[in-house]
Amino acid sequence: MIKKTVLALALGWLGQMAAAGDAEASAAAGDRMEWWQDARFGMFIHWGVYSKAGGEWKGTTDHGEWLQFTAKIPLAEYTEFARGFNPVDFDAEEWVQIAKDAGMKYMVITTKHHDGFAMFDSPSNEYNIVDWTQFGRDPIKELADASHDAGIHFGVYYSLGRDWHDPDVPTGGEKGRSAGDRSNLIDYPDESIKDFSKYFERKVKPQVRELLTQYGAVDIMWFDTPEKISAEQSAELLEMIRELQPQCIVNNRIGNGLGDYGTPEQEIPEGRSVKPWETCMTVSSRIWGYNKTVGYRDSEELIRNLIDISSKSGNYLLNVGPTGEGIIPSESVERLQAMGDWLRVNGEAIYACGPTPFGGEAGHYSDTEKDKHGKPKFVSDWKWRATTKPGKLYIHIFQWSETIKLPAFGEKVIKAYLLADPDQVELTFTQSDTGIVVTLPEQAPDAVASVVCLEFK
Ligand code: FHN
Repeated sequence: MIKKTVLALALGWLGQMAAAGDAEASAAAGDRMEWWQDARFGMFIHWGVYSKAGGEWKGTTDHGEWLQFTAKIPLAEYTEFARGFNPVDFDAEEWVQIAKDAGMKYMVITTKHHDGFAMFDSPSNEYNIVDWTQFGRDPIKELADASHDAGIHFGVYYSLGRDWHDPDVPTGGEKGRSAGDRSNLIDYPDESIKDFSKYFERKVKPQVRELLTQYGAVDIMWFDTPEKISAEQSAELLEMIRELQPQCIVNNRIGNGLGDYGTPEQEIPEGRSVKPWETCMTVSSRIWGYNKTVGYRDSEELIRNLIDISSKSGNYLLNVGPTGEGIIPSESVERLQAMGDWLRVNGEAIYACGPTPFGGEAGHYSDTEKDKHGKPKFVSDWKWRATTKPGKLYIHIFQWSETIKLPAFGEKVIKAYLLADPDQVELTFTQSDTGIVVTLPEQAPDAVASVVCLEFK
C-alpha cells in the first residue's frame, strides 16, 4: 500500500506535468529535485547591511531586514550606513559547520534583499560589499567554496521585485494593495514613472548571471517577491538559469506560475502535496534579519515542525539572522544543535523518506473556530506523525504512553522496534484488519519525539 501511495503521489504530479505535453521537462524536474527532496532540511540565512543595526535605529526598535523601509531611512543616509559594514568575525567554514552539525543538507543566503545591496562581488553594480564597504571581501564566494568543500548544497536568495536602491521598481497597486506599498517612496515617490523592464535589464539579469557564473555550482535560485515581473520576464529568467546551470532548482517566487516548488512561509500546510514544497521559517519568533531583542522558538517546536513537514513530503528551510559582525546568534546555534542531536539518532526516519500513508494524525477541523478565510480552522494534533521508506513505516511519537494504536495500512508488519535502540530489541504488537497496536516500553528514548520503526514485507 505504501509503495502504491508514494508512487501514486509522484506519478500524479509528474502526470500533470506530462499532461502539459512536457514529459521531458517533468523527467528533468524529477532528476533535478531528487537530492533536494531527500535532503528535507536546509539553512536559510538573512544577512546584510541591515544586520549591523541589530534591529534598532535612532531609538526605534523591532526592525529587521526591512530596516531601510520600516525606519524610513533616506537612501543617502542608508548607503552611507552601508559603507561601514565590516563583518570582521565572519567565518564561512564556521557557518557551514553549524549547518552540518544541525543535520542541514543545503543552505540559501540572501545575496540581495529589498534594500538592493549586493552581498557579493557585482561588476554590474557598484552598490556591493566588495566595492562599497571597507570589508572588501566576497562572503558569497567564501560561503559557496566552504559549502562545496563540506558537501552542502549551496543556494542563493535574490529579491526580484523589490529594490529600494533602484529608481525603476514599482510595487503593489492590485489585489487590495495600494500602489507603491512596498516601494522606496522617500527617494522615488512617483510610481507612475517607474519602468520595471529597465530595472530587469539593468540590474536583475546581470546580477543573476553573475551569481550563476562566479561561484561554481549554485543548486538553488531562491527568488523572493516577484511583484511586477511579467510572464515573459519570468520565462526569460528561468531559461537563462537553465542554460547557465541546468541542475539549479528554482522556487515558485520567480513568478507567473513557474518554478520547481512551492514556498509557504512561517506556516506548515495542513496536508501533503503532490507538487514539491518547502516551508521557510525563522528560528527567531518572527524576524528574518538580526534583531538583538527578538524571542526564539524552542527546539521542541522546531523538531516537531521538521517531523510534521517531512510526514507531508515537504522541506524545512530554517532561517538564522547573523549579526553585523558575522556571528550566528548563540540562541540559534543552541536550537540547531538540539535538532542535529535528534537527527543523529533519528535521521533515517527523515532523510529520503516518503509521506505518511495516513494523514488524519496531522489534525482536525474545528467545529467552532474559523480561519482567516472564514472556513473551519484546521487544528494540528501533536500525538504522532508517520514517514515511510520501502519496507519501513516510521512512527514519530510526541505523546508517549503504554501503547501506540495505528490504523491499518495494507501491509503485514513483521517487526517493530525503537529506532534509537542499536540492538533493535523487538516490541510486541498485534495487528488485525482494523489496525495495529504496539506495546511501548515505559521510558521514551527522547523527550521530544521517539521513533518506532515497523518493518513489513
Ligand atoms: O519581505 C520578505 C521578507 O523580508 C523575507 O525575506 C521573507 C522570507 O521568505 N520573504 C519576504 C516576505 O514574504
